[in-house]
Amino acid sequence: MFNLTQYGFARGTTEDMAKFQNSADAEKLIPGRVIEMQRELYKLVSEYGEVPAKLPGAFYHGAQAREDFPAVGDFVLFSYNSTGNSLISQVLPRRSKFSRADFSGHKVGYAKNIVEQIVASNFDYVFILCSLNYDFSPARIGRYLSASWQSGGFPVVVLTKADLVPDYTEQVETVQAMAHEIPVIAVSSKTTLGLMELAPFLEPGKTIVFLGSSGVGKSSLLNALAGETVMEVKGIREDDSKGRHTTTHRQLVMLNTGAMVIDTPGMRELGLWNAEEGIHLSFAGVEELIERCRFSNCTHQSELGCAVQAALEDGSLLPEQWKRYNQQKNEAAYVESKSAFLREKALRQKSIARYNRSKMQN
Ligand SMILES: Nc1nc2c(ncn2[C@@H]2O[C@H](COP(=O)(O)OP(=O)(O)OP(=O)(O)O)[C@@H](O)[C@H]2O)c(=O)[nH]1
Ligand SMILES: [Mg+2]
Ligand SMILES: [Zn+2]
Repeated sequence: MFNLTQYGFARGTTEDMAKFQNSADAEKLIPGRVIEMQRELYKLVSEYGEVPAKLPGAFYHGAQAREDFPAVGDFVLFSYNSTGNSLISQVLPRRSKFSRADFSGHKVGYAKNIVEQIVASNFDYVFILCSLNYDFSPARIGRYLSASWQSGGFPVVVLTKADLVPDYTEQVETVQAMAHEIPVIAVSSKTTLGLMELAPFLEPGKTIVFLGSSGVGKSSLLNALAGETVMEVKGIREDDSKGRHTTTHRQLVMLNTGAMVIDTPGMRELGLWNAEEGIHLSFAGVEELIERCRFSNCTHQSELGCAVQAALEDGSLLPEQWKRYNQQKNEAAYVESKSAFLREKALRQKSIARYNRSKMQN
């Protein structure tokens, strides 16, 4: 018997249930999960197996923002059609999401004012992939960590292609110093080295999203974990990652362990979305330090009573950590200045208020 909970569907969540029951034709609508998306065509998994689905025209004509469109990982309600495309009627609330800000200005698809593009949703873990052999960039890992913290998923740093470097202790230590609480695991998809260490995250019903630049080996890792070729990988090794992306669309794959992986195309640049919050979590220590500076307008250069300078001197704050914090701060400020950020925040406050009200009633 098919059960969507195997795909991570948590029917117990009150919000999902409320939405489901309030919808006018609830009995005709069934839940499914988006496992693939190619242009306007979706593939859902449901009690009818894998079904092709589309969005009703109203979606495109309405004032929907890009974030309202279904993304891979979404749980949706749809009306089943055995002879053609089923119709997606609504996206259920996302318990986690990874999105990127899209400032390109040109219209993607049909939605105007595209500001937030959902990359993946409803995942439990974020695997941040970075290759050990070249292009190893702690700054980039830091940016991914920030984005992960505010996505609602738990980050795990996976350093790939360990078979190509004789010694990677230094890289592991560098990343570990940035984020003490986070697992940092070196692997090789070629020799299977380190793959066992990923096992604790491959639990039944859990969803993992793979993030990382093109060529770091996301699809290779997925194939290695699946034990077969489920995703195409670059045939010939290119000496830089500037080439075309091998993976061109997002896909959710069920592993034998019962865990699911969302593979994504490598993204050239990561537009941090609503990253301010992420920075605060990931670099909470730095933020706390700043609050302890004697002067509220401290520039942390040479002021008396500067907690940052003191921490840098006694070694409790690493210079790299401080540098990265500032780099990210600048990027975040850029993202934050977009009006969409405020809209997102207002929405969240509304849902917090709603949650508080419902708690008071009980
Ligand atoms: N030696 C070695 N090569 C690897 C390993 N993992 C991946 N590669 C190679 O790295 C190249 C890129 O791998 P992909 O898995 O396609 O990378 P990707 O991250 O999915 O790339 P995009 O789909 O473009 O985002 C391929 O040539 C792989 O064979 C590894 O563990 N060891
Ligand atoms: Mg790929
Ligand atoms: Zn200071």
